[in-house]
Amino acid sequence: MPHKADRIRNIALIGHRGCGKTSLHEAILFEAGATRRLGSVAEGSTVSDSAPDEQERAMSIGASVACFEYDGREIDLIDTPGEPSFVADAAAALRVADAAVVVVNGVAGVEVQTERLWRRADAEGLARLVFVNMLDRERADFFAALDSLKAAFGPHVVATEIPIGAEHEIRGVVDLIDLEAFVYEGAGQGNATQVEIPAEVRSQAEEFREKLMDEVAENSDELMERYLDGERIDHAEIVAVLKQGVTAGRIFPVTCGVATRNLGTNRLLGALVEDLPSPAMRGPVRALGEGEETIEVEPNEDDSLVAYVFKTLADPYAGRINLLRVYRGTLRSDSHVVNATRHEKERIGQLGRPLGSELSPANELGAGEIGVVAKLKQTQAGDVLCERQEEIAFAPLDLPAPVMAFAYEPKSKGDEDKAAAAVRRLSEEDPTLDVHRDPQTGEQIVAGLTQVHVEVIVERMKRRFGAEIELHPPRVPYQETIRQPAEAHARYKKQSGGRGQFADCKIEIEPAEDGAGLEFVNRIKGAAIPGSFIPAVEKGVEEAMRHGTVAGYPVKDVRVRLVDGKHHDVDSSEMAFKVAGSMAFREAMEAADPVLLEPIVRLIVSCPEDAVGDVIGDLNSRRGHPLGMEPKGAVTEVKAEVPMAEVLEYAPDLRSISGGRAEFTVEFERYDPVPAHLAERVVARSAAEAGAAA
Ligand SMILES: Nc1nc2c(ncn2[C@@H]2O[C@H](COP(=O)(O)OP(=O)(O)OP(=O)(O)O)[C@@H](O)[C@H]2O)c(=O)[nH]1
Ligand SMILES: [Mg+2]
Repeated sequence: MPHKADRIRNIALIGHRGCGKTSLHEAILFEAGATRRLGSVAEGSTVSDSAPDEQERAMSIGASVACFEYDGREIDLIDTPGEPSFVADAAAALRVADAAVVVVNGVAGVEVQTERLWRRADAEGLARLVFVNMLDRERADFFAALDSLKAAFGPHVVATEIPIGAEHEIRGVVDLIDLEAFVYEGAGQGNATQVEIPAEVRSQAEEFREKLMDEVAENSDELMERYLDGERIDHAEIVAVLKQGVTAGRIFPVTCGVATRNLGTNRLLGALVEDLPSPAMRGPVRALGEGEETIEVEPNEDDSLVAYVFKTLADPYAGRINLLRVYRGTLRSDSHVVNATRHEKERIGQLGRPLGSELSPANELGAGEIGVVAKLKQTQAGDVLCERQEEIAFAPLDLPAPVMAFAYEPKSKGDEDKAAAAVRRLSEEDPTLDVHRDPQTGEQIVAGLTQVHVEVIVERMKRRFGAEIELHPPRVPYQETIRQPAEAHARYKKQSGGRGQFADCKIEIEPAEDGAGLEFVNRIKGAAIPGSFIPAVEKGVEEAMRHGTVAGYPVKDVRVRLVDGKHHDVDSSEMAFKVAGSMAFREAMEAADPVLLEPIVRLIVSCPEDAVGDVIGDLNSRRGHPLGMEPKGAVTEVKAEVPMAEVLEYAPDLRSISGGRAEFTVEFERYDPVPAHLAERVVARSAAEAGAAA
């Protein structure tokens, strides 16, 4: 009996929205005998898309794990959303998987999100296998898709299968490793029959077999020699070398089929086991130890426990549910562990292994395994569980910032607490959801990655927690900064009966690097201001920076030097120095060439070529700055930098410009000064609002 970590395959299905990941997930579960009926996305009956909103929208919103046995192996197959709004779950899945199956739409080839997710898989060091799907569709072309893969990901993308027939006449696949052909009749287990390689694909099969063998041989000198000598190399040898190349990220095999017809999926299942690495074969993963030092975590189930929580679900009835992967040691039901991230003890109750939303109980989870634990008190996604307190962490996921912000209000007055609780619970599930109260306006803000993201959150608040809210048009999070050095001297003095107030400070300010926020430097020599009052001055500056002098927006990236001051033995207080600090900052800022800043986003629009002109024309009228365009398979990708203020409601506009054939992603890029004539309008508007609020 091999070690457990040799038998496991942790695999994430990734790819652009709608390429067929969920359908493929469903087909694989059915092929493996893990389910009895083959569900469909159209009917909302898949294991993976089990949430009601996933079924209504016919798209995946959260990652879904299915753990099942196949061929003596234990496969943990994670379906992930392709929609960029839900990239957090795809990123988390790639973190805990050892390999990815990259699903590609056979009509469109490589798409925007395919490339982004591929790069994430690169960063996680994952083995990859490609499945070109939807080959039954009109205009599907396996070889064009293969070319787009090579163009995007380099020459080591190599076909291990080619299709027999095309579009609605696709019948089967040729396996290039063994040069065997299989045709499929109807959906269902065991629907493949081996046949002679049909004459129509014979020469193509030989051509691509040679390309495959060249690629494989490059990974083994010994095999290369024998191959060049014309020696026959058997299946096991080819697969062994292929698997090593795949594991090391040097080869990316490409398979193909039709998920919704179960064509090629049984072969893919075989390839998952044969070509992709187990946790043991992948070897140690990197984590951060004491002082951020890199440590290697070996997948050894007899060693002490290291488990990483990658997803948290906030269920209104069952409470908090955590999905985790054990990297080292063994996690047991009914045991005690320590949340090493939060320094908290946790009691583990019953462990489970998921199949979509169903759970089967598990007594333990060994190194390499994925499972579920309910009802932990403090633990959330990103945390590490250990037996005893240990300094260990995994690098945080690199996720886009939530730039699509809305102010919200409960539909009925008095529901404020209910709404706040619901949105807080949902933000536990979603690291790309930002929920806060805006200190500037006092508004409750919910911010996500996109319009769709926030819509889904609003629906979930209602459906799961009965909290109905209304969104206001998003406000642009303007900021302010300074462009010149300046200085100011402020004195706060009050003499009203009894004890007075006295504080005096002199500051110099200058622009600091992007991202610096406030850099406060104390240059007081002697006892002009006693040390105990210095933090109060800093506090005063900080408070003044929350509302800049241009239009009341937060101020960023300023270095403030406190250079001199005076105090009074009786009348000076922290409060007085705070006021003086605020006064000094405001005065200095006015003299420091202050400027209003607006967020600039990077927009990537993918649209058919004939819409490119209209898309670019529209972006120009939005003060956009084009960064270039690139053909990507069937579409063209247009990149531009645009002020966020101009694309707050871009989605419906793009829909009408492109006749619904375009999509876009938006990411925060940086803050830039607002052009003077527009800044005037923003200033006037916020002055009017401040007037109305007063
Ligand atoms: N003709 C055809 N349709 C397919 C195939 N695979 C999936 N579809 C259909 O394409 C649509 C999208 O499929 P999904 O499986 O939901 O795609 P997905 O990649 O999970 O999509 P997201 O979760 O939104 O990223 C559904 O209507 C499927 O029925 C295929 O191989 N052939
Ligand atoms: Mg899906």
